[in-house]
Amino acid sequence: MKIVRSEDHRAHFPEGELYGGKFVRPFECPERWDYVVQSLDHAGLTDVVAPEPFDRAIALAVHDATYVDFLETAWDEWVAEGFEGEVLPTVFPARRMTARRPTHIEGKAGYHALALETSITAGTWQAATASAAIAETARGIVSGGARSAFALCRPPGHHAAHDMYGGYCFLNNAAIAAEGFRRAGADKVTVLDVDFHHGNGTQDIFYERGDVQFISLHGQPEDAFPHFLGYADEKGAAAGEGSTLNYPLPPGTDFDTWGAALKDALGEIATFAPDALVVSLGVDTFEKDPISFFKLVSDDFRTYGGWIADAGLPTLFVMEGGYAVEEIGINTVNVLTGFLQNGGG
Ligand code: Q9C
Ligand code: ZN
Repeated sequence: MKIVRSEDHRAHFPEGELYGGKFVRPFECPERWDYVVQSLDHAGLTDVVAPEPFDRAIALAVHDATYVDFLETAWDEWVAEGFEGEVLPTVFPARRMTARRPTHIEGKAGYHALALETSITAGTWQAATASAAIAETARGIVSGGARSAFALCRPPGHHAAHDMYGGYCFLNNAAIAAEGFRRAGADKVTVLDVDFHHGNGTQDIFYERGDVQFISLHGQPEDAFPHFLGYADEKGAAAGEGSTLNYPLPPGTDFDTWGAALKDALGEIATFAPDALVVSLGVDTFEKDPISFFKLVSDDFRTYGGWIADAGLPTLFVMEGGYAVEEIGINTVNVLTGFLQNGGG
């Protein structure tokens, strides 16, 4: 399995994350990547490929041009305003306010933000575009005939919608890959999102499309970020009616329950019969994850990696979340080795 990765992720290292009313060191930090690389190397997953350069068309495949422009210039506009901290808006288009987009950077940031834990910094654009290029390059490897590839994306992507960032995400790497598969000739693609958090951005991007199935297993929105999407009654609309499927699960969910939901999801994927599978691979379902509430243990990751291989599809794994930093590597690699051991070449 080819591993696509780049050091460019290091350009994004916000100083602070607003958590519980305090600024803390961000959970989404560069060491996450280091731990994954260390575990990949240890497991002999060393077939490393550098990403092709980022091209704006990669982002525009699933994001609005005004949003992409905003991401590229937000830091410079913020600094030009004389602001000394990281880009963090303070006001939002909440209920009964206008949906018109302001020109002032504070207004634009509030317009495009869906959550406040995520800072834009000097290196965010560089890292986010490199992350998108990694997903697109890895997708190309699978479109070219490989059974599987791993896109070691950082920052993650699944919370980013057409025109919104948040939840540590800026460009939706998994959505970019799914759309890339379509444009490379796949008739149908499934995005299976196993990150602890609901993939609201990916759902939003494909909600009215029947050619991309979106399935997510996640902490139920009553109790878990992003709170405002991910209910079981969200099933898609228009041409996408029935092609979104959510499995919201309660606090304390262990592998018996989570694995049963995944088996059900795999049955739905078999019925949909896609030409390619994108796995939004977050390992924050782990029992020791500091911001999540599922109870998977490290061996469970290997088990379900094998089940994903049994689907028999060209499969692209895209790194999403996971914040128990010391175990993020082993848990990620367990999914990949479980996949490979079950014939996922
Ligand atoms: N009390 C990803 O895993 N904050 N993003 C949660 C919990 C935001 C997670 C606060 C979590 C975002 C890609
Ligand atoms: Zn997550």
